[in-house]
Amino acid sequence: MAQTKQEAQRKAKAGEGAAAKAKQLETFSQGPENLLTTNQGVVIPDNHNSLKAGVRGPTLLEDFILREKITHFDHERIPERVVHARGAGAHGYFELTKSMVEYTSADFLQEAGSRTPVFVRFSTVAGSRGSSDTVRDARGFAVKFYTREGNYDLVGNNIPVFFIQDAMKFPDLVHAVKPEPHNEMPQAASAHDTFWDFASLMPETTHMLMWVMSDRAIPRSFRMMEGFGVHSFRFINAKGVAHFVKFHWKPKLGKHALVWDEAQKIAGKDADFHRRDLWEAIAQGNFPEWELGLQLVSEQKAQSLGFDLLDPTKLIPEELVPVTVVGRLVLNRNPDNFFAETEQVAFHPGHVVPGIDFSNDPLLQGRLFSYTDTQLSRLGGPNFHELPINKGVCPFHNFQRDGMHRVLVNKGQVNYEPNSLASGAEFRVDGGQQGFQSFPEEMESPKVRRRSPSFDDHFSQATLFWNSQSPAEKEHIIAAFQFELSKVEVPAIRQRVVDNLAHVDAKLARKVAEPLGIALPDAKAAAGRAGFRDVRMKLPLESSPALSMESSPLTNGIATRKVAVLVSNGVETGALRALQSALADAGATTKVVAAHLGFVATSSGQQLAVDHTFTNMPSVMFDAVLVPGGAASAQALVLNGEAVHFVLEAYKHCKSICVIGEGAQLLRSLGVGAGEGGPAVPGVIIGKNDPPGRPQLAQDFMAAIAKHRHWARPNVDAVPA
Ligand code: HDE
Repeated sequence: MAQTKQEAQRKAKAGEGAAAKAKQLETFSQGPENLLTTNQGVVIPDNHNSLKAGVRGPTLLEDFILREKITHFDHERIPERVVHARGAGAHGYFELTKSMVEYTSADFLQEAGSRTPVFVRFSTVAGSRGSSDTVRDARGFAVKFYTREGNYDLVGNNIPVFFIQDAMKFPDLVHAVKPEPHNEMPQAASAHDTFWDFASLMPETTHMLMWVMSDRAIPRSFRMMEGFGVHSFRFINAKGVAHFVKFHWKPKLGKHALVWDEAQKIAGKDADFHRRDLWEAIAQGNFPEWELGLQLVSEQKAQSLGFDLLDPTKLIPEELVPVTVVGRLVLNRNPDNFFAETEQVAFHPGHVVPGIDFSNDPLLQGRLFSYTDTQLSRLGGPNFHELPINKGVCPFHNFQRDGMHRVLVNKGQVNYEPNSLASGAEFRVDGGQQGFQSFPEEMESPKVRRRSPSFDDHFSQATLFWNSQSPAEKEHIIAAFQFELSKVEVPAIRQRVVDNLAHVDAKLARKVAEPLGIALPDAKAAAGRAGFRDVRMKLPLESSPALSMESSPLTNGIATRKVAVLVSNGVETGALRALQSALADAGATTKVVAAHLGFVATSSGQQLAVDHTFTNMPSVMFDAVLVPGGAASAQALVLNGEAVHFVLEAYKHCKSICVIGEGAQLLRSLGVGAGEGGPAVPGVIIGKNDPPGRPQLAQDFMAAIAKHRHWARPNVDAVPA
């Protein structure tokens, strides 16, 4: 039969189509990952244009490719965490260095040398996901150990105590510190009326207030802060003997902080400062490391500490119960995908393994149901344990079934226990003798809705903390209280805070009150307020050096510290090269900063590559500043306001500054009295270009950087930067 012209055309087109399809499938089989498809696997022919009725016509509802793409996008956000919304995560491992077999039967704590994979998430507490890293706040330090006996989560903070004693007050605390409900301000800050109103009416917050007003709340890096489990937990050994245990993470790089002015500026210059720091360190192979330390306390010893270790507003001074180092945590891999891992990771203090159990700390007890509950709304259902980041490395099997986003395909007829229809021996429940055993604590008490009187002392440990700080750290605490309270609009709230502080230390309270336009602190007024308990336990020590960041030993020199090298045309690079290589050998990095990108000409006619400009990488991004010699370079820097500001700001933030040869001109131009011929200024190193002096110069500069900051520096307050 003769075919019509139309039919011929259709067939030809179909043939073309078939050929095109065959080619497509061929490509697909060669590498399907190269082809863009829908979620159903249908290859997308054009990812730029939606399906329309004519090129200028309306979009067609039938365009399932467009609809699927937009619908998925519309649902990309999940509820952010109600607290700890902003964070950064990393993979790594925990290595046991000392067997804990004597104290716990936990498998991952038995054999020295054994390694357990971990995922760690650091976070701020109050801010939203899009807030800044360097705000004044506690930091979360949550570790998921993927052990062979199940996942163990140690969900702690960088501060060893908490604001409140009972979970009942947590929603109030969080409401008070979060942005105020009527106008959603301020973001990621405790410096506002509702927080201090609540805090001033809750004297149990006093100890933690001291910590969050200290430099602990503005860490230099996640890598340079301690972590704490906060609550007392229990270790139980194979014989069923229990000890209380407190967990400590001790950073190998030492404990270091920012300056408050610096922290505020960084929040604007680089909101991702801490996240970037962690990411870059791992990417560069400078794997962050902490020691795991434990304080182990027998039931008998717990009675004689002088305070109640079930009270989460108390710590156990390291001088009373030493911290035994039992392992190390190393973070060596950045996540592949922020959302899939850092956002979807679900921690829970109730994820414990055999050999680790809870204490009756009423704050911990309240946390135990909260974390599953929050994941249900955050991650959308009860199967969040199946997400790759949350999945254990050991098998799990039970008869929990179905629910939103179920991934596992359970097989067979039987979904109940006991049963006689399945042969699955792995579903046995073995008379309760195996697996997780709770500590069989005796309990026979009336039901009460009350606090233990042993929780009544709200000030002794706040005073201990205060007494343990160095003079500079005390100054910082006073300034932090002053700043926060100066943002509080209601004078009566400011007054209540300083009245409470008078119970910590009279001088501290007086100093804080000075610039706040309120009356002198009145300890009696505080003591007369409803709910106030004027109780002090006898602590067996006056101060605890371990509570001070400055008094704790400095470790690891200057590894990963960042040094800015300020240059202009005519820079003399002889001494610079020598210092750069000494710094690099010690693990620090140097970056050349100038008025423009590209190159500057050196005094010997070479070209020196510029890494950053004064404005795109200001002084707050660095730990130290180096100004090399060269008359023309020094002269140009003196005339450049941004360069002068750079060094002034570093001076104000007490950072180490090294000037070489003519570079000293820049120092003199600051007007702070630092320079050649004048009195020595802490952390300001003045050197010459001459080759014989270079090794000593490098040593002096590196020793200064290792001190982190030079708080005793004069004229810091006079710097307008
Ligand atoms: Fe949390 N806390 N918390 N918390 N917490 C959450 O769980 C809660 C407390 C801590 O990186 C939430 O998954 C209650 C103390 C960290 O994902 C939520 C109480 C300590 C993280 C929750 C506390 C912490 C959280 C929000 C008082 C230090 C971030 C999202 C009874 C020991 C973990 C989530 C991560 C997160 C509740 C007190 C540490 C809502 C009810 C004390 C590090 O479940």
